Amino acid sequence: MERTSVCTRKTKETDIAVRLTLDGSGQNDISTGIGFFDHMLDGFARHGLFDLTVKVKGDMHVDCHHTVEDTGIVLGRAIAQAAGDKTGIRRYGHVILPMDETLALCAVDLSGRPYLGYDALFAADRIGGLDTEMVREFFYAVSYSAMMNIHLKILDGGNSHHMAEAMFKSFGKALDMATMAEPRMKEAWTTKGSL
Ligand SMILES: [Mn+2]
Repeated sequence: MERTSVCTRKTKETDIAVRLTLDGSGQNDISTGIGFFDHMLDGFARHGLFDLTVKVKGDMHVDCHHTVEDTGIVLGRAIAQAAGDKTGIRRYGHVILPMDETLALCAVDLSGRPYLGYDALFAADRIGGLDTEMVREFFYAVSYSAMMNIHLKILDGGNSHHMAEAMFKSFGKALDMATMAEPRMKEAWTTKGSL
């Protein structure tokens, strides 16, 4: 069974459509109106081996805030929907991902409870059209919208482009691990009955 979800969301600020296939090959078609953010989502999809379409029309005449935050909300929903009842998957995923001088840690748990642990200090305020403070807002939105636990830390950093890119790629790899099938597990990983 292909684990695919389609999610749309339209407000006065943004109009967003996301299609996510967890068991993909990294193929993606992304246009958010922010070139650097497209580059980040491409890294997420490619390194998570997710097929991903993201189409965003956002109020970029204001700034990048609504566009990035709302994309996180819709991507989070798409993750939750595609993961379904989470039976027979690994649930946890983690990676320590190097990118030149940068070293990023990402650990995730598809726990059904939102949490973001975030530790990254960017030297630059902005990378292309993306305000660096929006990296945190994006992952925060994904965490509550997907109802998942995300820990992201820059263990060693330098170049802001590398730092952001390592975080998005590491999130892709950790989420890929968490959503992989664990055939030995016939039910959900919890004594509570469901996640
Ligand atoms: Mn790059």
